[in-house]
Formats: sequence, C-alpha cells, structure tokens
Amino acid sequence: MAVLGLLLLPGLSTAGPSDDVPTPQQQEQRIELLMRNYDFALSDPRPIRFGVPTVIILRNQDIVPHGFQSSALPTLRIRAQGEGLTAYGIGIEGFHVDPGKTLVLHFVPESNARLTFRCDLHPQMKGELFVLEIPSA
Ligand SMILES: [Cu+2]
Repeated sequence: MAVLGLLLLPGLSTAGPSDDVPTPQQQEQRIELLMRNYDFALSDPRPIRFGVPTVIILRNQDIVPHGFQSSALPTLRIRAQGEGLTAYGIGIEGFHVDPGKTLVLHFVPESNARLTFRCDLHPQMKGELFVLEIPSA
C-alpha cells in the first residue's frame, strides 16, 4: 500500500541558454530523499524549479516501513515505480515504502511553493522541499 505525499519542484520553463544546472537528460531534476533514523534527509539539498520534469528517489534505509505524504501530492499527476509495480495518475494521497526499498516518483511541479511532506506512520517525521519560481539570472 502506498501512502505518500510528494512535493514538487520548480522547473524552468524557458529554454534560455543560460546558467543553471546541467541536467543529465532533458533538464530533468533528480532528488534523492532518504528515510533513515526516523527522519527524512536530502542527499543534496537544493531548491527545485517548477515546470520541470522531476524525479524523486525515495529510499527507506530504516528497518521499519515509512510513509510519504503531502497535501500537494493529490493535485499532481504522478508516476510511481517500485518493485515491479507502477502507479500513475492524479489523486494519490501517499505511499508507504518498506524497509530497504526504493520508490521512484516522476512528476512536474506545477507551482512554486514550499513543499512539506511527512510520514503518516511517524508523526514527528517531516521534511520540506523548496521550489523556486525562476532560475535567477
Ligand atoms: Cu516513518
């Protein structure tokens, strides 16, 4: 069962030849989010941009299941892949990730904001992502 909330990232919407993050493929933003010691940890903390295809790699490194839930999640069109299973669509409220497992989420953040998320199984477990409106200069 899956319960998770995701957040979004801001993407860039202009195809300017500028600065910014050189992305591997098609300006896709990748974020690795670890679940460990009953907490969330970003392996490379940095803001994301909305309007850009985003990938969140959610890894549960604990020995108990953790959840990923966010109020922004149900509004996003998401594709979630893990363990030979793919879920997709709008209206997903959350995910649960078993110990040692990884869930990969694909979506395009639609607005800039702060994306807060939490584990519904452990109320003290929270985190947030910052979405940037426009890449600066
Ligand atoms: Cu948890």
